[in-house]
Amino acid sequence: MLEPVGFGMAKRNGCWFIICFLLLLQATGSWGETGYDAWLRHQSLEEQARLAYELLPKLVVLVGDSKMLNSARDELSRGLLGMLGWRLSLRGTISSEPSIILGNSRVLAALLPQLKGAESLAEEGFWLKTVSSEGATHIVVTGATDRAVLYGTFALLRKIAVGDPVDNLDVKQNPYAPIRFLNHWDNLNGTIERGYAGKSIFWEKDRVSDDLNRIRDYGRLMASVGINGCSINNVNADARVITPEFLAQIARIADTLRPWGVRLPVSVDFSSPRKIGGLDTFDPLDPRVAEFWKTKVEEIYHFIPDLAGFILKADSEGRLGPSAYKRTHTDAANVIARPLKPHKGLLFYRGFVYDHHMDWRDLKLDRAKAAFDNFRPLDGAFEDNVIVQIKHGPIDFQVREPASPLFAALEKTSQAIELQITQEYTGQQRHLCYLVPMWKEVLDFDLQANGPGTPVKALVAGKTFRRSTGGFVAVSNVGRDTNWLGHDLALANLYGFGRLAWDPDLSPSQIVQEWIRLTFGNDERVDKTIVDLELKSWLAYEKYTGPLGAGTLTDIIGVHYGPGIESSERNGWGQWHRADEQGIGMDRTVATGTGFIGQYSPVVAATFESLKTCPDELLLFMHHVPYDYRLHSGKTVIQHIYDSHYEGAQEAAGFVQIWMNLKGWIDDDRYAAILKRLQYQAGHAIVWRDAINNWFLRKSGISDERGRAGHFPNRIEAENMTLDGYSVFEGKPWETASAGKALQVSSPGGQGTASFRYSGKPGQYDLSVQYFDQNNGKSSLRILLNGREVDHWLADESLPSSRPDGHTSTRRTVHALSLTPGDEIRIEATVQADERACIDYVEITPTQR
Ligand code: GCV
Repeated sequence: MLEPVGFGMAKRNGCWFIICFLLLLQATGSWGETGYDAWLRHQSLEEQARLAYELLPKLVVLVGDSKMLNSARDELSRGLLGMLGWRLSLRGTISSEPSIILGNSRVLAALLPQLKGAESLAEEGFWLKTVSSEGATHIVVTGATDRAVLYGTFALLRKIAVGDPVDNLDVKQNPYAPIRFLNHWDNLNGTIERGYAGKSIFWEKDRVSDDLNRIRDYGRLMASVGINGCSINNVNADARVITPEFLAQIARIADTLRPWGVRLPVSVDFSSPRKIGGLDTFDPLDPRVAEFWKTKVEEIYHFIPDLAGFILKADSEGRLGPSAYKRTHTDAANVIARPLKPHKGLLFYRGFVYDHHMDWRDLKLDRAKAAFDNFRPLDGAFEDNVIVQIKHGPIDFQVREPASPLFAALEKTSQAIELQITQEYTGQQRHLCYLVPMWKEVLDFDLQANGPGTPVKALVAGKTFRRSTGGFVAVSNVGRDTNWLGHDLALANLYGFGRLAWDPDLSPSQIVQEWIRLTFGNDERVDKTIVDLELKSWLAYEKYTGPLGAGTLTDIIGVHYGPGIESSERNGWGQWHRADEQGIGMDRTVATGTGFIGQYSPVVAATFESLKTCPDELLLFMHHVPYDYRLHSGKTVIQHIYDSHYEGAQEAAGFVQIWMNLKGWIDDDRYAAILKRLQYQAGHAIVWRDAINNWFLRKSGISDERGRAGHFPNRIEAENMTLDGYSVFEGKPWETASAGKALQVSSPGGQGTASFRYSGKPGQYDLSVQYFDQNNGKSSLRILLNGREVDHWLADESLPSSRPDGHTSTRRTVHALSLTPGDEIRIEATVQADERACIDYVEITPTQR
């Protein structure tokens, strides 16, 4: 039987006071969770589920002594107390009493002969094993290292949380790759580049944050999914970060994360020898520079003996690099990697190197080629502790890109894939976009490096070319928002990255199902509903932002959020889609285009080169085609653009309905917070839909065969209303305002009124006001129907722009208004600071029953 969370147990026990209490909590809206515990809530299991674990030992034996083992023991105690209500007893020796034994296999194998076979485990692989000894049955959590024991402990807890049996355990798991790191683009002043959930948890006002608790809790989250490294400063690095003043502070973070098995790499500035080293050069071949890095590395390891290494962004987006001295990337990498070697330190050299001043008129130039062109010729020349860190696609985290051809081109160089959890181009956590399906497609893509069977995951993990190291990195950018990423449902990406890095053979639905159970509980209805939402979300986002591989059609020279179709053109950044009056797409073919496709192995290249075999979803990434070109689906490109934007926006609207089925089934606070984000997303999806469709309609001159694009029968443009205190302005870019125009209150600090008379049929309607909620003020708005207020609100969101544009356009809806012809609808606004309470239009649609 399906029942709202918490009610089943209460009823069965006849504990009516519990029911009353829960009802009271619900009625007062205080049945809530903050999201802070993320997937480590260790929520009390339902009575029935608890029974299944009744025979689990209530004694923990910790064999060994280390910070990581202590973390494992404490987490086990915390988890079983939370989920089963037990207080575990703790002991240091194995006895005839059943116990959960934690310890690494080097120590345990001598005590328990049943652990023969532990030698086959990788360094961080764990083994959960039920053993009998001296007449007692024990559960052993072991692995070659203490870190492995920690991972095994979390795996055991996860099993219990999702209701998996734990009797007769014999589960061995090795991580797929040794590198499973998060990167953070946090600046020392506490801001985060491309962070969408508040300020840095690591930094504040040019210092490491005084409060390390939040960092410790983050370490716990990372350990629970097997993340073993985490950088804490921006790859656009501040050179000061490796001065003694900062190193002493960073050492505090390293100490905080060490018990969770998480090591720090630090992002460094290549010009450090000049900026902080007192030299007049940073030429990698100058012996003084080599000496600088050697001394610096020694100094750093004095502060942080287990530092994971450095990350370097050089010769990219204005960062200084070896080109300043006509040196190569290997010169740059090796001068830093060499002194790291004796400390087992790694140098993560970012493959994201490209010229952002390219001549956009030259049809042969192509940013997508840059990584391969830069690094392929250097294969084999890097020190073996250099890892080239390669973004998953050849451009930059667009909503859809092919796998970077560089993965298959480095045979003698270790590599890591760089993914992005922070949703820079995929809705910035204001839109739901579960990215695991996208990552999975890339990881499974067979680049056929030396014949079939070389998927990206195997290449980056070093399996294909037998590299000693390699793996997975993701830019996380969590912030101080209580729930870490701003959108509670976005945490599936953080969780998903960790799980995928551990085991890339897991499916996106397996991962999200697991995450939902840990995050929201084991109710089937909740499970199905959220799985449905998450799995639809990436494709929906792609549909209303940038289908067919054109790239996210966003403001690429700005904040990368709302629509900005032309922003990518006529500049040197190279995110071109080349849409004009005739057609759209980058011709990257070998035959007539930039030749990018030729960077793939012959079989893969042949698939992309031919229009017959190129998949529709990457068509415009690979080819330039006329708008009336027919896709494999049979639709023309232009009709696909129109249809997909309507479909995508429709799906986003559907997300709200789907979510509303969960009212009362999860806690009120997270329910409401997620609902608010989904409602916002539905409105912003319409902004995207209309901006892109109107732009392509105007550009191509080809109408939508279904008559929707450019026709909005239920819309009353604000500029056509009766105005007082409001004046009309032109949208910039034009497609981000309906019909290219909108209203702003004429004077700063003033008031404005826009009104019109309803002229449709009598009935019940939803009335939406499309307005611009800028981040430079808090206007107040109200809607009056025949002089009676029906809604009021404050435009106080912090959307990423101080102008009325595609980033700030948003909507407010009043539901089920009874309207009759002649009714006066009036919007009144009072502005504050520089925001001008800009209004675009009103839309009146029949209320759906
Ligand atoms: C940290 C993109 C982002 C930049 C980022 C860069 C990178 O260009 O927009 O903010 O800089 O990638 O990955 O280095």
